[in-house]
Amino acid sequence: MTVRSTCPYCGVGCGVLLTATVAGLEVKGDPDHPANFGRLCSKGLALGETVGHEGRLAAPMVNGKEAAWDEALQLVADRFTHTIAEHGPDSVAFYLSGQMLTEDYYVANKLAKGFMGTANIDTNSRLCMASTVAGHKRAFGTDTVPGTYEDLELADTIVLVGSNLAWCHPVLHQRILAAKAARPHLKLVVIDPRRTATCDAADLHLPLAPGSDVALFNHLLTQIDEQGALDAGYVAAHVDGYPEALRCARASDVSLTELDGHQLRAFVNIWLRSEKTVTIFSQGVNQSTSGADKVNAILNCHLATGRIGTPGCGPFSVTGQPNAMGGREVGGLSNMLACHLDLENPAHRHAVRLFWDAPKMPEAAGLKAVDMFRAVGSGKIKALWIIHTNPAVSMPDADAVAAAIKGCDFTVVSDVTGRTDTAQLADVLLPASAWGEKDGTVTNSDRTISRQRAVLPSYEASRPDWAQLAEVGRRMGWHSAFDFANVAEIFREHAALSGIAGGLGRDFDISGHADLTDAQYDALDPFRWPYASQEGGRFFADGGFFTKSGRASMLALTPLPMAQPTNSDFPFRLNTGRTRDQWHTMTRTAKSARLSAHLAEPFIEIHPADATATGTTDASLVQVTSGTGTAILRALITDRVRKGEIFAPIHWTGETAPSGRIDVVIPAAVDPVSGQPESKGAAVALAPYAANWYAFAISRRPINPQSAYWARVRTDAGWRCELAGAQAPQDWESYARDMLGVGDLPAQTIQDLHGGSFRAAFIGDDGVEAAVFVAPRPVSLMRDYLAELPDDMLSGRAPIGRPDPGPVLCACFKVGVNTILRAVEADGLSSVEQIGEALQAGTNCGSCRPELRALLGAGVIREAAE
Ligand SMILES: Nc1nc2c(c(=O)[nH]1)N[C@H]1C(S)=C(S)[C@@H](COP(=O)(O)OP(=O)(O)OC[C@H]3O[C@@H](n4cnc5c(=O)[nH]c(N)nc54)[C@H](O)[C@@H]3O)O[C@H]1N2
Ligand SMILES: Nc1nc2c(c(=O)[nH]1)N[C@H]1C(S)=C(S)[C@@H](COP(=O)(O)OP(=O)(O)OC[C@H]3O[C@@H](n4cnc5c(=O)[nH]c(N)nc54)[C@H](O)[C@@H]3O)O[C@H]1N2
Ligand code: SF4
Ligand SMILES: [Mo]
Repeated sequence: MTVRSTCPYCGVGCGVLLTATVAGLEVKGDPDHPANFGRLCSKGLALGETVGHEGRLAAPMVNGKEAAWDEALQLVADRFTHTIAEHGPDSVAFYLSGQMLTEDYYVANKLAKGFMGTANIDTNSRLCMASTVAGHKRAFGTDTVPGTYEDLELADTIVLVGSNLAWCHPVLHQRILAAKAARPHLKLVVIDPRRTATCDAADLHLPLAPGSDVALFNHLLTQIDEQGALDAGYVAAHVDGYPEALRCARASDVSLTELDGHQLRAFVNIWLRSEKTVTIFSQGVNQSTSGADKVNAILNCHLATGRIGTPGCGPFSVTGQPNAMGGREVGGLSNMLACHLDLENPAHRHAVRLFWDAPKMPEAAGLKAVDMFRAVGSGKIKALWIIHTNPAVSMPDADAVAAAIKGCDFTVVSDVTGRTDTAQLADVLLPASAWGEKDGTVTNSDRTISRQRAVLPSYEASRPDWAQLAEVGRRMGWHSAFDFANVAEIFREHAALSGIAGGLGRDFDISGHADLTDAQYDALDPFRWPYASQEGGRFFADGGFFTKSGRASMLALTPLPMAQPTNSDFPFRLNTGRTRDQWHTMTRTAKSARLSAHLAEPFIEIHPADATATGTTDASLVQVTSGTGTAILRALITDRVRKGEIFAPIHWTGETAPSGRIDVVIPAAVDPVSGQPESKGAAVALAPYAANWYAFAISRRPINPQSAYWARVRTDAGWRCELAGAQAPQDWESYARDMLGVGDLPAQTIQDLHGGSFRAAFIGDDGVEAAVFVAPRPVSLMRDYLAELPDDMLSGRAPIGRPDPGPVLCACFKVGVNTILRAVEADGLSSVEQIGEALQAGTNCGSCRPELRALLGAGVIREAAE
């Protein structure tokens, strides 16, 4: 049977068709889903490879020992009850995630805010969307995304600000590229200090100075005014604050952007040339100490020109997580209530309290993520429940966060695996049913609500997150409030509450679905809110803002410097973000060998001039240090980054590459308005890491390395691992045996004690079981060939006639860089289309097409380790 569901990764919210077969889970794009119309990216396509049971948490664990659900949940209920009784409701806290389903999220918020009486409930959306939420609310009165995905296809100009859409929202990117192919006059502008894969298809790339977006959009506002692009009618009818915003914009200094006059004119000309403009923005905007101001600087320009809410027009915040929007709808953040109601508004609070029949409700906002973990660290918060997120890796100042969790009197973690850096610090671990095993709804970037449906049985004792939360609610004494029989019942309650919110003048109203039967909920098609009586479209074409006056606000904005100045001790600016084929802390995507083959190590992109100045050579290791910590990563020298700036991916963890945990290096500086941390602007020092030995290991068994630097990923045959260290082990063979877990299997070894190199292959019943290659310099080997553990491997080379495919570039068809380069040379291929015809590469999801184009040009992208 084929089941319609939704991809659990990014906020595009692609529909998938799932079929459970004997061979595993088959995943296809849903041709009828309005987000993707059948398309999927490399991550969505590989979903079937990530639902295996390896590493899954099978049963609750209490203090490291397996426990029954009854015991574990009673303990959670008792500890929360006693902590609240002894120290008050604000001594407990919840830390949630934009990946929870709306129904899970709703129950958690009802439990904390309505019944435990604490607003200390925040989410990883604080690290992700909080600045957008704050910006939207300041301008519109509510957190409303005005437009729809169709606007991307109807626009004449699309501006991407701080968004690497090609890698982070690949299906939307593909939709834009298809629209551009059909209507070549559609102009694409990318505003990003880095030249990302998204820039490949852009008509204009503005590599602005980090943090200078407010100065850039203030400049645009002055030009809107000077060049007569103001929509005076719209502003007079619907917008307040224009004169002050313009005055402030005129006073601000555009040279902060470090863009030249030519670049600025080109941008202004494109923006003013056509009415139909969509500005997409994402983490380069949000994750900043002026994040909310950056959002408002963008909204100002759309409000001044009336380019909002009409076809092909509008500011468009693309959400990161699959249910970042849903989390905002249920009031996931510590200053919100369900259905876009405000916790600090007495009328809103009263309405929700009546509806829930809640015994007590907090009257003031609770702690935001950074302050929450500080309160955990100082002992003010004594009981903490973390669900569906991995803060010991993803929060800024991550070592301090890990220490705080470890020191907390009582920490509960709900996760699908017990191996994460956060799960390992928990007192109680609760096994969650995973994507594919559970039911609920998610809301994507354009307000479309879609069902996630179960197609697989829940693994072992695991239970859905909502069921864990509701059971604790009942055990704390609130039987009727948490007596949900299924997710449909939760959905109906949320939909009914949204009708009350609609009555209070809020935008989020799905009350038209408040009476769905269980069967109708099961069959629910994707729909876009608002849905009071019928499906909604765009907002604000004719004003109708959700402020008291019904008018929008433009804000007067002054560009502010980033929180941490670079100086002689910390001369480099560290930017962080995502790679194409991994999802956050890799707990799911790293199960796929295909996805792990794209970029197999944590790395920094560093400009050639900075590499020379710091003595960094390609593929060597560098140490990145800030006031909070140190990381060791592989150097990838490239002029894609500006001089003085480095970029590192966020994905590596204690499980995969402990020295690559980049958030250890990011201090917790936050936007004063939104509380969102500046994840993209640490001031750091760089130095070569003085390794005396480097190694590469491959094995059919799990590899357990011990060295200053290591990074391990899955391969089709098992695992592969890069290592390096300062002090070489006394005895390489016994070191290798321990690390590879090969016991006393017979070995073939080659050792050059004088030159410091060592190679060993351990032979099992079925041929080579594991092997290691050690050298005093970065090891040059045919890694992708060796990862298959061929019989005769100690030479490190493939036999003639068996060329090394190189690191995988096209994940869909598993085509390596070397294979492509050889075909380009031998067959004279000169376009991405010709590569596709010859090798299939790039012909499926299209995410690798920018890199294919780069291979054809001068800038060959190679894996860090090669
Ligand atoms: N493959 C993949 N896709 C994902 C995810 C993933 O983990 N992997 N995660 C999802 C999630 S939760 C999110 S939030 C989204 C994030 O999606 P994006 O926001 O597109 O991703 P990032 O790589 O975090 O950052 C985007 C860009 O911001 C730029 N930037 C840094 N500083 C500035 C600045 O001051 N101004 C401007 N204009 N730009 C700047 C960076 O150079 C970077 O290229 O991706 C989602 N999609
Ligand atoms: N420096 C820096 N730091 C960043 C960012 C950045 O750009 N730079 N980006 C930030 C952003 S935008 C985000 S969104 C965060 C993401 O950071 P996190 O939310 O910490 O990362 P994930 O790996 O998505 O964590 C999800 C966890 O949920 C578990 N899980 C999976 N399915 C289920 C389930 O059904 N139920 C439960 N209970 N658990 C489940 C997974 O195993 C995993 O441990 O990182 C933030 N941190
Ligand atoms: S673009 Fe890719 S990761 Fe995002 S929802 Fe679609 S298939 Fe999933
Ligand atoms: Mo995110």
